[in-house]
Amino acid sequence: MSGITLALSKGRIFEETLPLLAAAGIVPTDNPESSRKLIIGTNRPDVRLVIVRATDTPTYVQHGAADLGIAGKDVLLEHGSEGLYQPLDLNIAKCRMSVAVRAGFDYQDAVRRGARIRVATKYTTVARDHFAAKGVHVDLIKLYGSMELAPLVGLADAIVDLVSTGGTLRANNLHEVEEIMPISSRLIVNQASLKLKRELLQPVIEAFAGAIKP
Ligand code: PRT
Ligand code: MG
Repeated sequence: MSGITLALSKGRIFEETLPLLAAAGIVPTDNPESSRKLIIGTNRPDVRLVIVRATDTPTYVQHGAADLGIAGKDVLLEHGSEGLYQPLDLNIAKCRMSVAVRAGFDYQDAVRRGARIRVATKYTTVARDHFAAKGVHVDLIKLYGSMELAPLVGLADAIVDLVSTGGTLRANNLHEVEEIMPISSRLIVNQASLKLKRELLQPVIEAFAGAIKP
């Protein structure tokens, strides 16, 4: 494609990207929440959006199926960022990666005793690095969603998951015991596209940079 293709996921990333797109003079012609289209046009004939699963965004950009994309730091850390240029922290879709345990599980005591902790998570890379750096022994259990359930049914002692309002943890009687890192979404750009389509991409990157809210 001679124009540029931007990969986005539905939901919070799409919503929070709209003002950044507007700053670059880009207005989508459909809303992915109501439309079933996976390729969405914009007011600019040379710019289109592709709607992908959040965890798939780096894959599309890495392979050049999209020239650029917006992905959570959580997704980038798990996926790896080989072949991806990451020029901007967009400061959107903010949350934190945390450790949470069921009520009654004494996390600090388990850590102090050097006990083995069973941790359920979708974020095995982040979790492995975090507990290794602390010298905590963990058995990681890979899940693909609804991590909050695992401690409630005895699958795990703890979870590593994203927390934003804390409402999901509260509703499931879980307690946040440690923040691992703050999370926000990043602009990612295919490195070959950056060279070959610089005249198209550079103004978009600059407009996004100028529209980032602190
Ligand atoms: O939903 P789907 O399975 O398709 O994919 P996804 O969950 O990866 O995508 P999506 O669109 O839900 O999230 C996209 C990105 O938004 C993530 O990669 C994060 O970088 C970012 N983000 C910001 C969040 C949250 N906040 C968030 N709160 N992603 C997920 N959550 C979930 C969290 O996992 C937990 O289940 O919301 C729940 C906690 O929210 P609170 O408000 O109850 O604390
Ligand atoms: Mg989700």
